[in-house]
Amino acid sequence: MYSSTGIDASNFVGKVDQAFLVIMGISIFFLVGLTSLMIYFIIKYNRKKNAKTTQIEGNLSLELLWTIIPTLLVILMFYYGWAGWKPMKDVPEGAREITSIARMWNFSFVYENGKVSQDLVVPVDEPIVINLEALDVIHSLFIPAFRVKEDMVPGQTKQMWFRPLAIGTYDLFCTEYCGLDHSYMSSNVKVLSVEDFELWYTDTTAVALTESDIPGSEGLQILRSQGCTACHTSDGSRLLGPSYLGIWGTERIVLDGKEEKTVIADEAYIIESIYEPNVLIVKGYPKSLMQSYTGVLSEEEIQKIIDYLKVLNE
Ligand code: HEC
Ligand SMILES: [Cu+2]
Repeated sequence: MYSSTGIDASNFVGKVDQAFLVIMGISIFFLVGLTSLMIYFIIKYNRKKNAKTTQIEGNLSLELLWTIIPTLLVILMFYYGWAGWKPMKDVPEGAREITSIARMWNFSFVYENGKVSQDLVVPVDEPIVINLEALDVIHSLFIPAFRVKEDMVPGQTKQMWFRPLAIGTYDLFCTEYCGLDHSYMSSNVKVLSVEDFELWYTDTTAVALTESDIPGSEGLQILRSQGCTACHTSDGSRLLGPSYLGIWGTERIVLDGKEEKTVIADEAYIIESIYEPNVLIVKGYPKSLMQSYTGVLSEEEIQKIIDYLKVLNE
């Protein structure tokens, strides 16, 4: 997806590529060198030409040579690796903070003004620091074009930073195998000009007005932006969780521990399903797959989701 324009996409590209090329160069040199030497020795010391084995007792200067040279080479590789890695850990002061929340199986990016986006939208030429949070299992955020990658570990807040240098759209994906739909856990980085970014950033209406006139559309927007649609459909088909179609107001057969119960899907049930999804488990579905959205979704937002569920059943 990212087109090579000859311009580095981020401030880290140069150093990371340099370390890569140095290590690659040394490896190719030894691959070619050792293979050629082996072939040469096979011919030169062929049994037909050397009927009697020569006994070699050892050679101090050779021993020293093949200890010192590899040591220097390894130190050289370390130096390039370190020089590329160290700046990644020094987050510049005043960098724009964005929080990335990973869950099975999507990313969302939360901005300081409360804006939430599925894509990572950033202004060009400004240092960006991303707080990495995982809600369920270990994920890893990877932006190949920027040469940045960092694990996202539940219970830890890690950071990654970069300065995007070229306007464009780049790939972003999870690079830690995190379960069934891991391969769909991807989105885009959109690097915008400062003006375009400001327009996008200050536009806090989640949905365009015309769209929010349609009942339930705000709820659908929330389901999409929170990644609920990774596990739930609206058309009656089963993904990892039950479809939203036909839930509202109907009888649900749920397991409360080992006990089977029938409950009506009313407001309280939907709210509990979202805040405490592992108390009542819909029969035939796995426990502990859906994580709580307490602190992520407000009651008001859940109300909009309920509006959407109602519309689905009309
Ligand atoms: C990782 C997959 C996954 C994600 C993401 C997920 N859910 Fe679920 N959800 C499930 C599973 C599995 C069940 C059934 C088991 C249970 O009751 O916990 C379920 C059950 C539900 C139920 C009860 C459904 C019924 O048939 O009675 C509701 C409502 C619900 N989820 C809403 C949501 C909302 C809203 C979101 C996003 C904010 C969401 N879910 C995100 C997997 C998921
Ligand atoms: Cu993942």
